[in-house]
Amino acid sequence: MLTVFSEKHALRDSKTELYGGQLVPPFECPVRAEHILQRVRDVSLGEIIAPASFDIDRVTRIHDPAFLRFLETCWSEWAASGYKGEAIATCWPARGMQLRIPDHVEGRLGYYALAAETAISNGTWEAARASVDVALTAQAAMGDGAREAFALCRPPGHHAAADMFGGYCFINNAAVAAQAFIDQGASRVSLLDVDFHHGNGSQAIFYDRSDVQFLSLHGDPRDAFPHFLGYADETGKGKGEGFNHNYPMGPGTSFKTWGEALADACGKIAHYAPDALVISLGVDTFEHDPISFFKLASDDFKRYGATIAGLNLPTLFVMEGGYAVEEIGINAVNVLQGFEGR
Ligand code: SP5
Ligand code: ZN
Repeated sequence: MLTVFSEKHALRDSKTELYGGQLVPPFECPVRAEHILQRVRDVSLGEIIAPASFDIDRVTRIHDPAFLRFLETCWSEWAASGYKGEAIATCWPARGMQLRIPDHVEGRLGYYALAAETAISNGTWEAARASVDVALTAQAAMGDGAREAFALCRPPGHHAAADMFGGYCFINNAAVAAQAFIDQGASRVSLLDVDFHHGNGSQAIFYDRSDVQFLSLHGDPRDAFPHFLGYADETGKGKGEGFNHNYPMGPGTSFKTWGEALADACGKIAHYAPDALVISLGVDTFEHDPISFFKLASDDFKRYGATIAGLNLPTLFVMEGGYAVEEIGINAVNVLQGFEGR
């Protein structure tokens, strides 16, 4: 399987994450991508290529241009305003307040942030742009005939909505890639999100559309981030009614229960009969993930990769979360090897 990887991921290297009331080193850190790349090499998964550069038009198919300009300029404005730390939102347009976009960077941060854990720092925009180029390059390889590809994206993307960042995500790589399949003639695309966290951004982006089916297996929002989306009764709206499927699961969920949800989701994908399948591949479902509560073992990742292969669809894997950094390479690549029947 082809892997696309950009060294520029390392430009996303913020020093702080707001966690448990403290500023800690971020769980979403550069060594994650290095470990995955090393494992891709160790098992000889296949060719590894650098991304091409795509026009921003590909990204504005999904994201609000003013939001992207904010991401691009936030750090320099923040630094110019004299703050000593990284750019972290501290105020929001909460219930009953205005949705007018403020001028000051602190106000715009609150407007565009969906959570406060994710700090914007020098290099964040450049890394996010490179990450979406990785996804688009892998997608383009499939347009050129590849049956599957692995976009080793970092930073991740599935929490990013049309005009919101957070949950370690800035640009929704999987959504931009799914849109590229549609723009190149696909009638239907399925986006299956197996990250531990609900893909709130992807869901919101495609919620009123029938050409992209969204399915997500995740920690129940009553107990898990992002807490305010991901319930089973969110089924889509308008033309999108019936094309959104959530599988929230509680603390301690085993591979048996998780695998049953995956089998149900795969049944819905098969029935939808898409032209392409995009997998939001987070491996924070791992039993030893430091911020998550599912109980998948390393071998389980191989088993579910094989289940996904059973759909027999052109499949693009897009890297999302996973924070047990020592095992992240084994777990992520196990999915790809299981898919390949290795
Ligand atoms: C892409 C991705 O996986 N993003 C995840 C973002 C999660 N950020 C909030 C984490 C809050 C963790 N609280 C966990 C409590 C564990 N004791
Ligand atoms: Zn996650």
